[in-house]
Amino acid sequence: MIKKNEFKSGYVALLGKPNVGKSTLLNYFLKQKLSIVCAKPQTTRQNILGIVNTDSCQIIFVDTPGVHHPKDVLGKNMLKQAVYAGNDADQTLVLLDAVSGITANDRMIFKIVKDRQKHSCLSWTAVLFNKIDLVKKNFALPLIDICRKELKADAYIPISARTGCNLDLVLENIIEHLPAGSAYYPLEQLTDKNERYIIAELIREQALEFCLEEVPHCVAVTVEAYQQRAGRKMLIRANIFVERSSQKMIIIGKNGAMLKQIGTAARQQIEDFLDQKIYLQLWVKVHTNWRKDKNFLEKLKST
Ligand SMILES: Nc1nc2c(ncn2[C@@H]2O[C@H](COP(=O)(O)OP(=O)(O)OP(=O)(O)O)[C@@H](O)[C@H]2O)c(=O)[nH]1
Ligand SMILES: [Mg+2]
Repeated sequence: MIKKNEFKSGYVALLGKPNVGKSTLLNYFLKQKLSIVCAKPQTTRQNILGIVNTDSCQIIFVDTPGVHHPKDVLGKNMLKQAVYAGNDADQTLVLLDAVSGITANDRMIFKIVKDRQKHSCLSWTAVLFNKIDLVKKNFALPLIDICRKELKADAYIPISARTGCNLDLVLENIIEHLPAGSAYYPLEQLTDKNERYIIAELIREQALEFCLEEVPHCVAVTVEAYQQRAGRKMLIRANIFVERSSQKMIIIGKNGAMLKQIGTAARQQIEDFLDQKIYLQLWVKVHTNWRKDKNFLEKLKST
């Protein structure tokens, strides 16, 4: 029993298929861009924490990679992380796409949640039907009925992570069901990732944004230099890795035009994030089959 005025804290995992809007939702709750967002699927590759503090609670949202059948080591790592987040959380938000309805990838998530419900202590679970701004009013209602039969949850709420529709209600529910406990993180901490990681992600986001369909999954970014310089702009030097030289040519573009566009957009994003002017140098490199290279994947985690 939680006493009145007792502080609450807990982990809330965001689970959903690729592209359903998990990172958009995280950014909405944080009131700032932390996790990268893209219209192309499989954008998020590692779990990332977003920490929200109020006078009475600390909510630690865990944004996870989209759940899908993995094709390589990278994909397997992504799936493991989503399962791990789901197993460890105090609460689970399962995101479904109100436009596409329930798909095979969604059923993989239902299985993760049901396994947890079978094997361990109860965690509060809500199913959120996202992107309702794209469907007619009440369109989500039949979907909710179908979903109820497939996954037992404590709440079923239609939302829009883009417009904020019903997100106050979601937050109220989360806070109501958080366990009692002191804060896990200092109040000024926003995330578990360091600035280098976020900067690499912001560069990757722009590479995904500007490149054609086949390139995004082959892009990885590492920050090699990150240096404050007296009297000059901060220097950031990063490598953009691709798997083949044909992809390198796409990223660089004719006379370097594509790389310039990526660099300009990424610089603006990084300057907003760091709140200071920077000098950004980007290099494009080929690392054949990096998605199968365990050592390289480890390096990406700690970039
Ligand atoms: N119209 C609409 N678009 C949305 C909404 N939420 C997210 N999107 C868009 O959906 C796309 C995917 O959003 P993300 O937040 O990157 O999705 P994700 O679930 O994190 O995707 P992965 O990281 O690939 O698993 C982006 O283009 C978002 O702008 C929404 O409520 N309405
Ligand atoms: Mg994401």
